[in-house]
Amino acid sequence: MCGLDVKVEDERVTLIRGNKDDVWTKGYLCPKGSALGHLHHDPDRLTTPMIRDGEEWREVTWEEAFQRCEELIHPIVEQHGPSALTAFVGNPAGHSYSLSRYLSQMIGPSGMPHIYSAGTVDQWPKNVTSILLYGNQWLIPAPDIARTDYWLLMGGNPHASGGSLMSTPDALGQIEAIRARGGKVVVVDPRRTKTADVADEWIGIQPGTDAAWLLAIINVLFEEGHVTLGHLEGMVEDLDAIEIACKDFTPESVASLTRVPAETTRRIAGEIAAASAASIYGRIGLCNQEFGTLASWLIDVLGIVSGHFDRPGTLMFANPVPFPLGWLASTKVNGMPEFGKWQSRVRGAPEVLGQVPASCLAEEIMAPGPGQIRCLINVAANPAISVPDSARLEAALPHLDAFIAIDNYLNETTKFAHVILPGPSPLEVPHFDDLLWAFATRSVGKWSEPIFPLDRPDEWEILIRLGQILAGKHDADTDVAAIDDAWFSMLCQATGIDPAKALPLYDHGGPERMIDWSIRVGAFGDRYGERDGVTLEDFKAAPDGLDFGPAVPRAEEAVCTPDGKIHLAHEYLLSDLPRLRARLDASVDGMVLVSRRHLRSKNSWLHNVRVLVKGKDRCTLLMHPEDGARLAIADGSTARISSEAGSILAPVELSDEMLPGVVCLPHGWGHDKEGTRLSVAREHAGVNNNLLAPGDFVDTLSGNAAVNGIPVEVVPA
Ligand SMILES: Nc1nc2c(c(=O)[nH]1)N[C@H]1C(S)=C(S)[C@@H](COP(=O)(O)OP(=O)(O)OC[C@H]3O[C@@H](n4cnc5c(=O)[nH]c(N)nc54)[C@H](O)[C@@H]3O)O[C@H]1N2
Ligand SMILES: Nc1nc2c(c(=O)[nH]1)N[C@H]1C(S)=C(S)[C@@H](COP(=O)(O)OP(=O)(O)OC[C@H]3O[C@@H](n4cnc5c(=O)[nH]c(N)nc54)[C@H](O)[C@@H]3O)O[C@H]1N2
Ligand SMILES: [Mo]
Repeated sequence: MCGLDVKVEDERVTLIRGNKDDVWTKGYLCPKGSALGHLHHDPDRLTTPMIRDGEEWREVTWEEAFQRCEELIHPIVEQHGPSALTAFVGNPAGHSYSLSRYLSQMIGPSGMPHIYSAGTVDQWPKNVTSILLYGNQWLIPAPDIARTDYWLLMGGNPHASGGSLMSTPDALGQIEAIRARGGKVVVVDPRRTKTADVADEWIGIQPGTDAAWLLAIINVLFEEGHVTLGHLEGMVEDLDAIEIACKDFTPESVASLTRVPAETTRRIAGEIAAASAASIYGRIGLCNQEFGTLASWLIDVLGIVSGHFDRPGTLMFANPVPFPLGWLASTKVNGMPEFGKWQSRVRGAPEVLGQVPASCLAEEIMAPGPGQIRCLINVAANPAISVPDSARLEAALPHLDAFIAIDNYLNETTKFAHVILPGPSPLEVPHFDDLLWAFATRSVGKWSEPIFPLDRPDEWEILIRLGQILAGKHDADTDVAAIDDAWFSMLCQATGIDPAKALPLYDHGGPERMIDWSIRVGAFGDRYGERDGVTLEDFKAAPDGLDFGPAVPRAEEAVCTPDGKIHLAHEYLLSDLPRLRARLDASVDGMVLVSRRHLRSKNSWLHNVRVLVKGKDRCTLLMHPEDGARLAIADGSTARISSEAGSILAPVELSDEMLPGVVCLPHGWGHDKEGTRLSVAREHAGVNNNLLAPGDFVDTLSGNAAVNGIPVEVVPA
């Protein structure tokens, strides 16, 4: 989403800078953006499809590659039917218009009963709370930090991540600005991050206990008469149930569990009540934990009951320029979700919003019987590293009869594939960000032309062709344009546009036509001439982007529950409170592990880009000096870290930024595997922290992985 100025000489990118005239980022840029040229020119990046024969990889034509997919997939479909097929969808699908808009065109025709995704190691708890509270799983309110005077930031570290489910340029600059205008920023995290360093206050919290702490704050608001719904009065139900739910959770009763002194909790409650516009925000640290759904839910509840919701400076619903495809669904039309409609075959894990924990995939590949997974389509994911209990998945992948990867690297996951179909580099495709504008509190849109031509199929076409092969058809018979037209027509109909009117306006299909559609049916679009508004042409004429201003209160328009109201206390959510309540009486002891991110990484990849990995080793175990002294572990020495799932070695960095009793490893490392093509990453291999994450350690309500708060033992190695 950052505006880039890309300088190209003789077909090579020589410099990338932040575009000062960009209406959104105004010159701000993180190191990932400035390294896109290096990524593009990385000699290890795949640009030709590859087929594996035993240990050997062979570059082939696209026709041969799809032919091979057919040979591998058709016998499985014939003998076992679609229940033997699945897909794993990874994070970069969210950055790519082509992948995210066309995934359904692979999954739908294939008939695969369900898929796995990085979503259950990420935001699944938030999806659950959003569908229950607002009627759509992707209607997730974002903190309006540009206008807030109080930012309570829990389990997020924008210094590294740039912000997540909160699209903003220069989050640290925003913190400075909040403080400069007399506001306050409080960071709640087991680690005193670099974000905490620029904030006013850091509150060190025991991992996994945020829900209890948030209940205690809400308790104080009720006790002290600070509960106010403001303009949402009449739209919010179940306030009484919330008051009852937080009764047992007082600042005093949660103090030993959370390790937050009662007076701090009371003071923060008072500060939230007194703030004129507070943004309450929780991110990956609140989702990827044992009580992920409760914590994610209570973030919104706290915002709503303190009157800090749907107003400038508080949690707000975005009003994005491109219409989010995910917003088409609503519980008003489809009814409230049922959870646990089916269970996973082996573990019996209940389905939540159509998925079970990503860690289930390993056993679904290994366990024989009807429904055994024999074919995996891996789309922009590296689950051999990113999924909990990754050693089991890594051991399972070679057992697949057909493993097709759409990926740009031969890495820890794709090395097991039978066929790799490479996607384009970001500089070879047009870009109009889509998904992430749904979490921004400004309405902006920007179009970028591709910088280099693409001389091979783009990913949307790959997905369409694979979808037909999975449906048992011959690739040679696939009419990509016809399927694309049908998909486009369906979307037109779903948004009240006559396809017969829209289709003739375009001389070609693909993502660009979809972008135009999403702009035209979006908040500021012309609805194909029904009203005054913008089209893609307007953005093409404005390379620095078009800005339609800050978010406006729109809960009434956005919420799409059956009765249009926000029901704060759904039974499904309340049902998990006794489990949390029981923790208040348990004592906290032993060491726990949390994850962290790095500014110059993106999960498990970008480690093959030299400018992004050079410098000192980043894959270290952070540990408080007191723990180091107690365990006789010196700074710079190697420790053995063991959990129920596995045991690994890592160099130790003693630092008082950790809460004693909590250790921290980054995720996404472990590039020392044989058979990959990652020459730079291999030199900076690090170790995979998901070897320590037990696959069944999940947030009960969402099935989301609890990769934070893992009980571990640490000893000198
Ligand atoms: N322990 C622990 N585990 C975690 C987390 C954690 O905090 N701690 N975080 C979790 C989170 S939030 C996430 S999102 C997941 C991420 O999990 P994944 O999505 O599985 O992992 P990534 O490292 O993002 O893998 C991206 C893959 O996409 C490929 N790729 C990059 N760009 C493109 C492209 O344009 N097209 C295609 N086709 N491929 C591309 C890369 O080569 C790489 O193989 O990890 C999760 N795992
Ligand atoms: N540069 C860069 N940017 C990224 C990524 C990247 O890898 N590199 N990954 C992207 C992805 S996929 C995502 S999902 C986002 C995530 O964005 P963020 O949520 O900002 O992710 P992190 O930087 O991992 O920060 C999570 C914080 O939660 C804390 N934490 C852990 N457990 C708990 C807990 O129980 N309670 C509390 N209160 N805090 C806890 C950790 O110590 C850590 O500081 O970042 C995205 N942006
Ligand atoms: Mo993520």
